[in-house]
Amino acid sequence: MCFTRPKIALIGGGQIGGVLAQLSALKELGDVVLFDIVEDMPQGKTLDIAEASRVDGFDACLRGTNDYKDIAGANIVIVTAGLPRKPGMSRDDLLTTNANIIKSVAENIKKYAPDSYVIVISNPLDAMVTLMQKITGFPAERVIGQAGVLDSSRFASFIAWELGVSVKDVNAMVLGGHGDTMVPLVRYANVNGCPVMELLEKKYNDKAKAKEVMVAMVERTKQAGGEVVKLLKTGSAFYSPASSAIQMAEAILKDEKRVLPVCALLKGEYSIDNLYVGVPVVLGKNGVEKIIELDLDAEEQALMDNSVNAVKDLVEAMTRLGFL
Ligand code: TXD
Repeated sequence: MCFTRPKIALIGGGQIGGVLAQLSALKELGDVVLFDIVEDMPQGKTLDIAEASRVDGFDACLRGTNDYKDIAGANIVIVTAGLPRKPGMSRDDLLTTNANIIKSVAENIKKYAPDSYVIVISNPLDAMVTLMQKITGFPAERVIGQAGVLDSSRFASFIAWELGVSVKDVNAMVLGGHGDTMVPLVRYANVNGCPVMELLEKKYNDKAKAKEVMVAMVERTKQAGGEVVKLLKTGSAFYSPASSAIQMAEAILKDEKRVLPVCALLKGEYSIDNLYVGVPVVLGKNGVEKIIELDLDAEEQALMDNSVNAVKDLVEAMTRLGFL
């Protein structure tokens, strides 16, 4: 019975890792292995989740472990290992510490789960995905990062709250790196096909005011991670990043061909060569099956270039530090 379903390995059993394990079970995506270096903690979390299986009504086996051998044969590996931000800390401050952790995680994924699809969540996201792909040597279609799904969900939530409409009808996308330079795409944002800017202009009957409200939502989206960090005092967002990565894992496991913004390796698309950046892709059983190139206007392209430069700086820092 156990470990006959698709196998989901979660590396890092902290805040996000715990929610990932619970969501995987609730959605019956497969059997779950939760790995952490802290002794007994992943065993305790998985036991706790598994003991709710009767109440929640799911069939899934969950195992906590401190031994990488247990991830053998995993179909999907989701990586949250690393340290989260503390108040006042930027994502980039985490670079050296988390790069060392990701290096060892990548070596073990390569060894024990060589056919897996890898979703990286650890920050600084764009840099950690780059390192994961380099060390595993897996094809780029199989190594992606989660940032855009969450950033887009935050943007969509703010739009829904502002307009008083169901968030289910809001389509909004955020491109670029997972940092302060991320690019919420205003022009493409819509409520079931109706452009958000048009709805804001109708609401306020004032173009300047509508613009001002949109600028505030864009800014809030860019700072949304920090807003949660500030409120939590210890640690960073964990429910929403976990939900976002589960949406990506589900798209791959169920071959859904979802169109989602993910951190993917660009090879000439958007005139960017050999760099991991957040763009819309088709996600299915082969991982990144297609990269969708949107036509950006001059202003959007300038914002994208700015974000790409920030990612390049991170990658250069990792090269300087000897990781790449
Ligand atoms: O959208 C996104 N991409 C993100 C990313 C949104 C929010 C937070 N994001 C980042 O995810 C955050 O900055 C962190 O780098 C990761 C994980 O966040 P989480 O909140 O889950 O952090 P925790 O609770 O500290 O959990 C990290 C776990 C913890 O249990 C450590 O013991 C473990 O990682 N850890 C390791 N596991 C395996 N192997 C090694 N070497 C290791 N080192 C620490």
